[in-house]
Amino acid sequence: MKQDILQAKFVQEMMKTTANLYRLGWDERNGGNISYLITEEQIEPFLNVQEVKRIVPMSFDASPLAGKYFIVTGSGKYFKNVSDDPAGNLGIIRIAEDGKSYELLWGFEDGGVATSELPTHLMNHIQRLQVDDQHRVIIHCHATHLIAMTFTHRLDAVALTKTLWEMCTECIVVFPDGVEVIPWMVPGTDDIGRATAEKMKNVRLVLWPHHGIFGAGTTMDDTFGLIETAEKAAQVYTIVCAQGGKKQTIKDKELKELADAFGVTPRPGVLKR
Ligand code: 2HA
Ligand code: ZN
Repeated sequence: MKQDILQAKFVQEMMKTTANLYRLGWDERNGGNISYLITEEQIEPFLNVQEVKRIVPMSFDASPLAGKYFIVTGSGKYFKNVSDDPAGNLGIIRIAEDGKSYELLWGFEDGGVATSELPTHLMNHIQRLQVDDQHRVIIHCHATHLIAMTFTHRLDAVALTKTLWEMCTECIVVFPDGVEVIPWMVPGTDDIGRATAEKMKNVRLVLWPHHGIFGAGTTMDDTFGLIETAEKAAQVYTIVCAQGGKKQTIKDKELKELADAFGVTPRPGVLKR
């Protein structure tokens, strides 16, 4: 007898995270998407992995992920609704051996498919796994103040990183690798996936101007916390600008002291020596 999959930790994490993102106002309507790499051992108590419900073709080559399992949010689905109807809004997929399709094992019960941003998600997973074998989670959301900042701040990775580090003391500790940014591009395409994944080589946060953010991490908490911390810094930045701008800030020397105290290596080229 298989156990009830709605009790699986990875399903519960997806339900809670989508609900939190919705409640924070970062995933209006069908905004945002999550993919979470899980193992066959995690799934087996709940599902027969031989039972494929549907096969869905993909437009790009995901063969480095062949045989890997992900729980993902669905295309056009609302984060608001996930916890009321997980089986309609979430799916468990396995990347096919040739990397050109995925097999649906559970979920998307009304005939739905994986998120429209699947190219970016899978390309990011491929990239992050190359640099971190503990990597598991990609979250995309429409974090309000980070989006706002892409209208008023220079769209330069070093300048954005510096501004965010200055806004809250914990930032340099949480994302010493900083943030990256791509040019504005049409979402849902293989091209934006490639551009984002290229940036994910060195960082875990990539801004999409006038759209949102992609975060990568080893656990759901780690990834959510990363986005939350950057968004908080962007919110403080927004308030600082509204109050008339900085009169003082954390100095480069102090940011270096912080990094030393917490044993992290700040991205080179941001702090003056
Ligand atoms: O799926 O957020 O970027 C809705 C989106 C697309
Ligand atoms: Zn989006």
